[in-house]
Amino acid sequence: MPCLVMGIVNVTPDSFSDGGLFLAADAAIAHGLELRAHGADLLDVGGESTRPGAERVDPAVEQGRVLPVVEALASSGAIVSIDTMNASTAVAAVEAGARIVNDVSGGLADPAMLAAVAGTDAEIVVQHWRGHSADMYAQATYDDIVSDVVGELARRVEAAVTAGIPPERVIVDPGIGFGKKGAQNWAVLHGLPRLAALGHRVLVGTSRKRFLVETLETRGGEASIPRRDLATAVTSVLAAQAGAWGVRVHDVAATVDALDVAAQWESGSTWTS
Ligand code: PMM
Repeated sequence: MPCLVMGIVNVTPDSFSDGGLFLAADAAIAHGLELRAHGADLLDVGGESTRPGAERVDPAVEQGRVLPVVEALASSGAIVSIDTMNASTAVAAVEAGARIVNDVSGGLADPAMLAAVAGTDAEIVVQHWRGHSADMYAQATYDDIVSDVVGELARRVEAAVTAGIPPERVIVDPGIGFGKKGAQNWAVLHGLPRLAALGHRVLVGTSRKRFLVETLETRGGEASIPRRDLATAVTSVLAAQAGAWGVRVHDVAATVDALDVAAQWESGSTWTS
């Protein structure tokens, strides 16, 4: 089963990785189309940064940023997901053509989210989350991190299904970097098969994240964007091998190449002369 690549289209002035470059809708649309040309299977459009310390954005501002981008990319034929914690933005984005609601809070930030998604035919990504970005590391204490993340996600899936979302429309995500520091992220990634055993599709987002920067810096030198993208391509292949259905990345071209190479390696098992 091939792993899907979700390309990131951030429409925020303060995203740590693209610094507001794609704030203008036209630039965001062009960026999304470019990611599609690089082989993205899905495009994830977001208008609120979730980087550590980020402030919340008013839903009206968020919608002003994302809706024109969702509409243009969906009408170009792309499968679009909307990265939002607000039910009103999720519903408006689905009306504008989004097919997946990607809620990093797993329905916890907005109590209206799960019922709102249940009222559409969209799929939902429920991510592991313990609190908003402003204080997300305050909650980074776990007994057994893999069991805790899997158990907490199972309860979010249950909440989604209770709200009326069919289970086959629920995708789970371990929330790399969300309320997790350094080595905790590696523990969660290593435990991915246990998350996949829940029986839902698994999405994994490691792209350019802090824990990769820390790993790259142990060898010295700047953890530049190209180095982070190479590290992301590696973690994305390993996530795919551990059962991920999809990976969420900035540099789609590098990850698509890496997944293609890994797939060729796998195809060696069926070679006959
Ligand atoms: N990470 C970020 C934002 N949205 N959504 C999902 N499902 N999974 C993630 O890991 C995730 C996400 C933060 O990264 P960004 O600011 O670079 O987009």
